[in-house]
Amino acid sequence: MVKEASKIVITSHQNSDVDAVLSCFVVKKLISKINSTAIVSVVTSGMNAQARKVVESLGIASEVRDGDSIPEYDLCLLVDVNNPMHLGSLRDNISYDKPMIIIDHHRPSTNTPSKALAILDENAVATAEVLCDLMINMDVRPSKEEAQCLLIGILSDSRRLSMGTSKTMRNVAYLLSCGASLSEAIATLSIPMTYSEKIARLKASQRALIYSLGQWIIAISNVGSYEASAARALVDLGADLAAVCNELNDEVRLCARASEEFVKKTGVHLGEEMDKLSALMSGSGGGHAGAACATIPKGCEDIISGFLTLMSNRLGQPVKKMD
Ligand SMILES: [Mn+2]
Repeated sequence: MVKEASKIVITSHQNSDVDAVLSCFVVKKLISKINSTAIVSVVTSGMNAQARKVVESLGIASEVRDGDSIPEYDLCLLVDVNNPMHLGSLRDNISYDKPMIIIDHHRPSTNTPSKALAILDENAVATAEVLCDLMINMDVRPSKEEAQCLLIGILSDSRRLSMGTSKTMRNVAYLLSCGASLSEAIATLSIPMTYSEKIARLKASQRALIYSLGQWIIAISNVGSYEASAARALVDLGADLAAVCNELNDEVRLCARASEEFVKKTGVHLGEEMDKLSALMSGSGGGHAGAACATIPKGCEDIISGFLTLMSNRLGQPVKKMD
């Protein structure tokens, strides 16, 4: 099909994620190896912020574009999508009478075009993994750049390999042998912190007071911005529970974060605790089990001592300040 086409369009789901966009890019490269004279364009109806950042940092932003229309074509490839309803504004630009190839890892839907050639593996963690399998089967070795794109796609959709099969791991090893770099892939996926966020996190750790609550370590601190990120940083440093306050004009925002172990073993739900604290101090608050905030019209000291008392009562143990 690729050899017979002269104008080829590659597209993906709207709000395209990292796996979608990088897979489109590698499909484009693969097509150029099979049919070097075809005109190939990648168009999606908009990519998400992380995908945009990733294509910019890989220097391939000019190869994939956002658009509301698709150029004239004689072969269309749907990548990381099999339901045309998910194509956003491009949906009406697709002709179902023309040849179509689907390369995807999502469950087929009733809208999946039945006439299309579907290369679809629901057990793959990412479309990048389907592509890796496809290239191995075609005996086409990915270039270093293609291997890097496929690795980033796999890491992104598998939440950095927190899921996958033995084949996923073999594919990762294969991509590394083709020149991909795991550390660079992880770095590409991390959104860089702003200068002020870095400062807030470092100041929070510099100013932190440490308490014990039974077996648990609590870190308390204050910053002038990024209190949520600062609380996360204290947990990343080793605190089981961290609360960081930020004194705004007439109120304080307190953000707490807890380690997974703390949430699991104590059963504490920080969202509920922040809700309780707010109710006691005429503020408002809430959130998730391991991440919650409250905005309260009182001073930092009162709020922190209220928070520690609440935790002490909840776990039935005294809070002790550590030197
Ligand atoms: Mn995907």
